[in-house]
Amino acid sequence: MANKQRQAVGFTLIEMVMGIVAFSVVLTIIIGVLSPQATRSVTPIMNVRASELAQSLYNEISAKAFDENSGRGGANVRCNEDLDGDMAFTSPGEIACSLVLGPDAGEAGDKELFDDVDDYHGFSAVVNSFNDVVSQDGRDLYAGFGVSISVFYDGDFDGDNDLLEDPTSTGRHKLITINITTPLGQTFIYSAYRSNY
Ligand SMILES: [Ca+2]
Ligand SMILES: [Ca+2]
Ligand SMILES: [Ca+2]
Ligand SMILES: [Ca+2]
Repeated sequence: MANKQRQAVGFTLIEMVMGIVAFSVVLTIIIGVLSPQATRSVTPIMNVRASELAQSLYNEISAKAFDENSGRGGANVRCNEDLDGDMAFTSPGEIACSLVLGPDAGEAGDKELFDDVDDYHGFSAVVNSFNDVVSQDGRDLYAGFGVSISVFYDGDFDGDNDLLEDPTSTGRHKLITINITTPLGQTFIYSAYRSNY
């Protein structure tokens, strides 16, 4: 029987280099295919959470008084309530709705002090920088989400700020618009009216 010389098993250096190159190419292709899918699979989750956040903010805002002056003319009297029918809001027990939107005296910078819906006008934040809406049990539920809010009189329901058209126009309805930007950069706009009830 011929005494065969035992052949060396294993890879040469060139084979190893070629293998590494081939593996790198395949890995690049796989990542290229999977990455967009991963982003697409996250997008619906972000959309749902944006919607939840907007709903949470709307619930918070709409629970406030219609206006800073609501209830100030007397018990349970709405602002712009013309009790005596003289087309003015200056008689005893009457008070006009405020002409200035935004936080009122002593309220600016502290959302906890907001007590009427237009106090949120001009509010913006990266969500995890304010507490009650965002954190639950110490966790940031909406880290990286951005919020900006506008609230103004829109008695004619045209989506435009009535006070910009007429600086004395205080209608019965305020349009609340909540813009939510997800960590992926998508912006969603939610809007709803709050009436003077
Ligand atoms: Ca009156
Ligand atoms: Ca206020
Ligand atoms: Ca206000
Ligand atoms: Ca309008």
